[in-house]
Amino acid sequence: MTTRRTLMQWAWAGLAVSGGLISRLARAGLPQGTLDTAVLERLVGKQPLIKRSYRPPNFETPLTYFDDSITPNDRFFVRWHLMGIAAVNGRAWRLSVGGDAAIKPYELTLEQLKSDFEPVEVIAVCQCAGNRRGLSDPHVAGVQWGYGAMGNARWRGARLKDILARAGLSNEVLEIAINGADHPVLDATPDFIKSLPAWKALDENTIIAYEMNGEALPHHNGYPARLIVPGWVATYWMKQITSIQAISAPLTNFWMATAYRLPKGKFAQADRFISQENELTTPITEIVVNSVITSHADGTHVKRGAPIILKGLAWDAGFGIRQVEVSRDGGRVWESAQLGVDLGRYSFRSWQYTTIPHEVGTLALIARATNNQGATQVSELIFNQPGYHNNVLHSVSLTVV
Ligand SMILES: Nc1nc2c(c(=O)[nH]1)N[C@H]1C(S)=C(S)[C@@H](COP(=O)(O)O)O[C@H]1N2
Ligand SMILES: [Mo]
Repeated sequence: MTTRRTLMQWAWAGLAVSGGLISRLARAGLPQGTLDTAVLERLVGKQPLIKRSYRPPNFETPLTYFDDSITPNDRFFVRWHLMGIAAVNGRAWRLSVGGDAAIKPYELTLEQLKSDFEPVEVIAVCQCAGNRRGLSDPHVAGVQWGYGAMGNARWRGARLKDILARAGLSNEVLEIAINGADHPVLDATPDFIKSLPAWKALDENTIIAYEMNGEALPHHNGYPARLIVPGWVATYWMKQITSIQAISAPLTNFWMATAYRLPKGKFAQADRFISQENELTTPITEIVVNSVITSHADGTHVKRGAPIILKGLAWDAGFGIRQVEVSRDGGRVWESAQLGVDLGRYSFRSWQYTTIPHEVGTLALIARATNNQGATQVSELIFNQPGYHNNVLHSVSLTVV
């Protein structure tokens, strides 16, 4: 009998082959094993990052690099779906704005993008939907990310709604589809094009960014311009964009219709993308509330009687972090951590917690974030075949000597 689960497995195996996403399909890796095999390597313009694959380049940020709530450009993770990635020449680059629901199509140069629209800034977390997928148990196919397929930056650019307003939208507009300069190298691989529901595209926080932390975007993070969709998972954050299309019918390519979907009802979702929903699945939209411990790795030695200053980050879809708590007894008693500076509701929020170990041996510390909606993290993985939305409580096991 073909169950729904096996059907989905096939769908994802198909993704693996056609998208060239997976180099290690066959390895039934356990979480520990996945992380043990990590290799640090340097991409042009980057600090050494954890290499998950070369072709296409998929590199994640080691947790120890997150010692600030803003992630520096040279530490920011890199994720590409397609193998045809070329550096874009900013002077020759053009951004076309059109589509069947645009009244007056037009083109922009990089200079015009910067000068013709009011520049705005937003600090926002860019997190891959599949962040932590490598920790899925049972193992699932896809890039075997650990904790670092995410970063937080100050993005500067033009509002997408201002860019669309210059073209003028017809009443038929349903979605805004965005394409990038990257392309497949095999005919069988579908081009990576993503759409947003019109309402999200017109949100004043949705921008086309040409600066990241005060500099031009690094090539691997989308030079010369990328889409910033605060609160939503990074699959929508199109890099190296070349076209913006206002369309009156749902975009039906592989990346919309098959990939980046969740089984309906598995996760609470505030933001809906109704034109893309079907009976079984719904497109993934906003980020789930989450936190990590960044100051200490498993096995770190600490001294009995000396304070441990535990530090980490918390974030959510933009409701804001209400509190972070830490437990030192396996989750029975929780104590409040101190929250750091608030850089805006879409940003990483730093936190810290001080405790003194009184006995030698193993001390496990667990962190838990809660947002302003009262949503919190899970202690057991909500298993789903594509391995999305992993917000299982992060813990570290310290050795007290
Ligand atoms: N053009 C283009 N944009 C893209 C992608 C891509 O493959 N091509 N991948 C998306 C996904 S799934 C993620 S997680 C983010 C990664 O952003 P980063 O590489 O800047 O970290 O880019 C998004 N934008
Ligand atoms: Mo992603």
